[in-house]
Amino acid sequence: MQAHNCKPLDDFIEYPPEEMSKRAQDWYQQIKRRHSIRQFSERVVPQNIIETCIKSAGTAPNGANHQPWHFAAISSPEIKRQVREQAEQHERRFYGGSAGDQWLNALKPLGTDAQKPYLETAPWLIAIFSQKKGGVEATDKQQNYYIHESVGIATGFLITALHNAGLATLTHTPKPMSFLSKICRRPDDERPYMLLVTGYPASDATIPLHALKKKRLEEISSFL
Ligand code: IYR
Repeated sequence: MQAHNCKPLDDFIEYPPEEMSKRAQDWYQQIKRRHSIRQFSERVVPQNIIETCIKSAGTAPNGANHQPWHFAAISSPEIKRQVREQAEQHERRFYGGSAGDQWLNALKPLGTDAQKPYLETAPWLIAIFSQKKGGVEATDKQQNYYIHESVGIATGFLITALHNAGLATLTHTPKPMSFLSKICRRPDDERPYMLLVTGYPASDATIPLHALKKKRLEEISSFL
């Protein structure tokens, strides 16, 4: 590693092993309370909370530090209505057969269907876009690298930041999603990656039991 153009790492915090172990446990207890929900309250969430969570997402590791993402945060009732209308149109085709039996059968235990009222009920929809071209400056138009990995990690950071702030989320991926580019007025070299719904859960919000079946540590890991 070349030493030029670097500064000392001065914000790393080392914890004693016992504290590290406790922090790891505490974090697991926090994050295991994150659930995708589909019933949102209309309660308003201030924009500054969403802004700070997007700033957290923007710290994600990514290819060549080009930060190949854009977050379009929608609270306008009219734009949310348009998103719902278009998403439901695509979902009706999806559930009407275009998904294929295998996919539809895999979704049965979740109980989802083409109706997406939460796209209007929730106070915020965050449309996440990936950028094919960019650079470390927002105006750059160089090639971007590891775009999906980068935007995927940033989306994970965003979900985690929102959960930590005390908000519920739903990752929504209508198929196809290209209508989001138009609604959000995004340029041609960006692709919609995911729609994140966020806000307070409705008082009667539920979690599908299917979603609670988490694989055990031994099933998801190996130690060599
Ligand atoms: N986009 C559809 C279908 C859907 C697909 C998967 I994979 C899910 O985990 C959940 C839903 C919908 O939102 O209903």
